Amino acid sequence: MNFDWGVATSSHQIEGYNEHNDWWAWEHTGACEGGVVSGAATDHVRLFRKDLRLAKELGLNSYRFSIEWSRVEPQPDQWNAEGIHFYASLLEECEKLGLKPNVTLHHFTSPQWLAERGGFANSVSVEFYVRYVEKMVQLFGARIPVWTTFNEPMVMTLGGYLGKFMPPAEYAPGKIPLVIRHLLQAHVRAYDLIHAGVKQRIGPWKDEPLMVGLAHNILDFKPRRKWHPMDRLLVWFLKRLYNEAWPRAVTGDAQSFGLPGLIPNVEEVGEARRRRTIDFLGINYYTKAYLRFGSSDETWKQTGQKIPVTLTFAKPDEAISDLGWAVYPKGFERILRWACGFAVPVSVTENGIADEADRLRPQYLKDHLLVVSKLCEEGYPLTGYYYWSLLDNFEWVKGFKPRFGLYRVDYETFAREMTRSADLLKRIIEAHRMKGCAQPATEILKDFLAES
Ligand code: PNW
Repeated sequence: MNFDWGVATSSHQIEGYNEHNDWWAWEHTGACEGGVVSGAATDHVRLFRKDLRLAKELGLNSYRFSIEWSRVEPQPDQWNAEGIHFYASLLEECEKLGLKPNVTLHHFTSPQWLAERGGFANSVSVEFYVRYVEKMVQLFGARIPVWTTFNEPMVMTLGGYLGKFMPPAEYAPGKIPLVIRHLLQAHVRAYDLIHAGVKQRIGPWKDEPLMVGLAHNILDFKPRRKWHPMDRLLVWFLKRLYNEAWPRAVTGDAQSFGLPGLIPNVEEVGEARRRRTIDFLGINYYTKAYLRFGSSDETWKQTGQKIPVTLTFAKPDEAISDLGWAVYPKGFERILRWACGFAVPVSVTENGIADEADRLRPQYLKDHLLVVSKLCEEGYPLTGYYYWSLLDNFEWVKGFKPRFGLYRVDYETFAREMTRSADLLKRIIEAHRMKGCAQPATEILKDFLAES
């Protein structure tokens, strides 16, 4: 079996000058930390050939990126030739280098013209999204073997309408069911459209089965006070909503997106009823999350509301990333075992750490790959591992400070510099190739662990 060794990126975080999307507009209200804006980002639109070569140099065989909807459709029904040409070139470059593309159609950003119409809170969003997907299928369908309809719909919804760390940054829990409903409708229609619309396949991956999935963020929830009944109850509800609701909905189980006292349930989407609408489940895993019953200054600052829930990403004694997220490979193992229970192949579509000094990253990489290798050896259907991210990039509301990249970016000159972690990943992949091993193998990784 083939295994996808890859890195992941997203359009708005690396390309630069995505002037026609909702994030661009929101950044310019001073919403991000320090008032920063994405601007030129990593100048990837100009440097993409070089960047793909950097990915190839690590020995990777796959690359996950996103198409920027607002770049190909800056105004409703106006298709931009330059934008389209850019993605055609990107795909061509992937083919030349043997990097199998996993193309995300929506990674947090929507065209500003859609945002002005209410974004995914408005039912017209479904029609607009479907039209956009139709166009992409028509243009690129023959050449794309793996599609991701949406990146982290749950993060986008909660970030936009509860936590206010994404546009439209409104506290409006009442709108959440509507947004989820439209995202689910859009997802299902895209799933069907891609399968029906792609008739002929060309290029290096033409014989591989067409895969359409979703990338879903998972947090390993814990009660902040181990035996506190209310903390434990919160964990139970948040697991259900944040972790389980989307995978259940797209595998034909119940559509259950409510949160008692806060988020009303969603009116059922008929098209998604009792059928599977993913070919793979993409898991984005970074860290754990502690829940404490009771309001706090942080909750107030985030939402402007007295919601009796406090979320933190680590206890004081834990190893943390530059974002304060606990390093927790044990949670990764638990989550992957659980994710494989949905009876569809699972791909780790993101896993990574913000670590400017590149001090924790080598160990992070080894420990998380070790989890993947162990489960592969136990026969779990894991099909890939994508490190987030190839490059340092625009980390949304946090700006450019958090550095997730295997290559460090100098934001003055846009020079890229290889980190120790990149070199480590390269040697790990190389060792697998030498032994003719497609998937991550415990034995090989253990040798690398012994070295440090
Ligand atoms: C993911 N949280 O987002 C995204 O897919 C990436 O674009 C992003 O750069 C990466 O993770 C690192 O943050 C998340 O608050 C944003 O739990 C926020 C959260 C999780 C994931």
